[in-house]
Amino acid sequence: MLSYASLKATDPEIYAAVTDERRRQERGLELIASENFVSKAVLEAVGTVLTNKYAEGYPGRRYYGGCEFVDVAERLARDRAKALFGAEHANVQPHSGTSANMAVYFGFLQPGDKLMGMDLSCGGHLTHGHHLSYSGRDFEVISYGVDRETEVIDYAEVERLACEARPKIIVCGASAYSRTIDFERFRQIADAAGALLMADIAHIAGLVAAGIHPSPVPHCDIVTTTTHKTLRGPRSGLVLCKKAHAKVVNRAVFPGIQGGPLMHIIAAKAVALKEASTEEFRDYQRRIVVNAKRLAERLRERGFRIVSGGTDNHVFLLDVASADLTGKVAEKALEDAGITVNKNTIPYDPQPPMVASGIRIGTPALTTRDMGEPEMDEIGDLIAEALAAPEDEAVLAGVRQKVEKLCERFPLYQDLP
Ligand code: DSN
Repeated sequence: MLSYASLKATDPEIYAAVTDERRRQERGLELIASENFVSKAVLEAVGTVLTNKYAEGYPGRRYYGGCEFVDVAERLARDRAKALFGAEHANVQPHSGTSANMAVYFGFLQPGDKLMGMDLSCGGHLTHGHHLSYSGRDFEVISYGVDRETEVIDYAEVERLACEARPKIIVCGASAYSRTIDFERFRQIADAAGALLMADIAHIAGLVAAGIHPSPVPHCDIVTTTTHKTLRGPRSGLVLCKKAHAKVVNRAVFPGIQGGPLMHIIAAKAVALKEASTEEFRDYQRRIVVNAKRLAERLRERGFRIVSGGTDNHVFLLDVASADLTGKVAEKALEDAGITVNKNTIPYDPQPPMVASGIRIGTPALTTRDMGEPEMDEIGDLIAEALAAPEDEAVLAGVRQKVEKLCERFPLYQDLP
């Protein structure tokens, strides 16, 4: 494992930021649904000399000499991504999920074309057509949400909207949606509307890889994902698609929107994809869902309302307005208590996003630390205790002490400084 001795000697300020952050990660309860803790092997790959190499182009067809070894890494990443998800083609160069989505839109759409995606306030993502993102600025956006009563996707309504607007691409997938997504039904909708179908599985990629969430790959023209959420790889993205779309996707990524690929990150993606093909990883994914269901249930028992009534996956939204709080106040109280979550709008939220009526809670990171159902009950009680007195420093300090005690039982990156 890296010792960081040179970093410490060269730049003590950055060294301190790194070690402080490591301590924060170890001593706190990480419940942000999109975060995780990578393995030591992934961490080591990120810190390799592959960061020194320029490799514009693709394996075997580069614009620079000396690419024989980075070609090995990129071919491995590509082949493992295809095998893991059963995809015909993979492009592992996108630097992030946002870049992966951008490549698809710029590859298949012209400015002004119609793009349909899930509204951010109902659980979608900025890059699914929000007006502040490139996706909402360059294209004509049609948004779908969730049913007001059930808070789940109303597929008949999505079909009605799609057939009326006839978008060129329909995006399915979400960043704050706790129910199983019916990709087969989305395919029928896309066919009825004459649209390409793209799934963004950034959040559920690990569950899909493990066969716990139905796969979009057989039903979608293109699938994008990040690699650092449930998939537990380095911070990055990738695109999977049918062979027929491979050329468009490759050209859109490079030279369309990116220059040199980050070869150290691609190598780390290859490592994570190898890890994701093991039985141990499938068991880990099963435990993420068990933990999310348990934590949601515990919070329900403690009097909170869970959006849509529960969860099928790794995440759920807690309606803190049901406890006369805002998401902003709840996030801050929990942060002071050593529990990290993010405020999040709930469907049809009267509050703006920076205030919000909910918090988003996810279990991938704590499951990586080997916490299980007994700990979820304990954490549900700690959250309830903190949220019962969000302004009371003594209560929050007491919760923080219990959080630190709990965390001590589940060490993280023990041999890092
Ligand atoms: N920021 C990510 C998330 O938290 O879901 C999405 O980009």
